[in-house]
Amino acid sequence: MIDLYTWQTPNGEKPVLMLEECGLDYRLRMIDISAGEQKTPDFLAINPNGKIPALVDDEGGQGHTVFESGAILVYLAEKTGKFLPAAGPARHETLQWTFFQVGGTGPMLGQWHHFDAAAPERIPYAVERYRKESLRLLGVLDDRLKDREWLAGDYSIADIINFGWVRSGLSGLKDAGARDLSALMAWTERVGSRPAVKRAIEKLDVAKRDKSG
Ligand SMILES: N[C@@H](CCC(=O)N[C@@H](CS)C(=O)NCC(=O)O)C(=O)O
Repeated sequence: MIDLYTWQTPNGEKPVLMLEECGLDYRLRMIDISAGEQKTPDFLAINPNGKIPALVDDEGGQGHTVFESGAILVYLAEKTGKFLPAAGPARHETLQWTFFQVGGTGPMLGQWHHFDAAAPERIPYAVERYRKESLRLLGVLDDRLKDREWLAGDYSIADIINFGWVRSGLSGLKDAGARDLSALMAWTERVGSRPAVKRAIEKLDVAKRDKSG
């Protein structure tokens, strides 16, 4: 059985999408990051970086631990043989659009959101810097999707990992001086209409409500 330690955030949702897409059995272990549960000794023993998501796979009684959302998706893809080609150029193409998310849209949109909505003091330079870079990255994805259905070959971990941050970025930034992002918006609807994606979002929502009482 797989235990997924997570919360209802764009990073926390990625492995839930993947687990649902793969049809694996798993338990959601909700870690309330607003209450600091990601910094408890029990959780730090799973992820020393003190962030969700993290996964423990008990198959074979080994208690194998993986943290970092990109590593979790690669682990699940290799475990199931799904959503990531096994070798060659198609694998590298999938991985490059996967890591584009981990090092690009995730941190940049995260910083934009922080400086725009959460920072104790408004720093226009910081808001503008992360707004511009986030929009540029969304534009790169939009260009990529103009003539294809999915980011890399067939539907893959590249689409699964990019979905949450793009959805959150489009809702926050599409009126903030964005260029036309219609190819990206259409892709978001394609991913969002998949039954596994709908199930994942719903399960996370219910689990958060249960945990928050
Ligand atoms: N690079 C990490 C980022 C994980 C991350 O930033 N998680 C956030 C929630 S979206 C978190 O746990 N924040 C709580 C904290 O930093 O204390 C990944 O992709 O897994």
